[in-house]
Amino acid sequence: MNEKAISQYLSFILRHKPEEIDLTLDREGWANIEDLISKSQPVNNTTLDEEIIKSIVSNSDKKRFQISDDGKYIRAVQGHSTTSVDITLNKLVPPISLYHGTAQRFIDSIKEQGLISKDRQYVHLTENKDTALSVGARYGKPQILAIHALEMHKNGFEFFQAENGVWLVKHVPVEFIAFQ
Ligand code: HQG
Repeated sequence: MNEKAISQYLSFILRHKPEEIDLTLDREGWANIEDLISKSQPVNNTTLDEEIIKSIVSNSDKKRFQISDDGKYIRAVQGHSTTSVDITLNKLVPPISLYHGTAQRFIDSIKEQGLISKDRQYVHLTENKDTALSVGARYGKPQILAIHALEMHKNGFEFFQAENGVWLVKHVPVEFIAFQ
């Protein structure tokens, strides 16, 4: 079984394009698992079933997905672009610094605009520099940016934390970014 490909497929459906398979997500991002299974395409010839889905959820390195307490629903805990979902998030005071991994080729633009969420609902930040490095490397030569998160919070910016610990904010103005 190709767990990575199935995990990417689930991310695509549950974060971005549920309509691709005519799946309905509720406002909190939950999809009925039976419904998801019956509507999903096979991934690399693997037909999804409950066992596969639950194994991917528990093996996900970044804890990307969550199963409801009654076992009937699944959702992605962050990363959404679909506007049909608006997850109720914990509003929290952030640590002094958080990190964002990006590619060096985006730096000039980030110096002009700050960090923007582009297609996603939020800018994603992490407490972990290694995570930031691997996230940045997805788009080219990586660069880690340190964000003065607590300072932003003191200036009225709201910070949220997803179930898997990823920090979310709508925008990071350039004056709160240390380019190092
Ligand atoms: C960049 C992964 C130019 C930004 C990770 C990033 C994360 C700008 C890219 C989650 C910019 C957007 C999200 C500006 C931001 N000009 N480029 N003004 N502002 N950017 O994929 O943060 O593995 O939407 O630096 O762990 O890379 O999928 O966001 O390079 O939590 O579970 O625009 O995805 O999680 O890219 O990644 P993305 P991201 P998963």
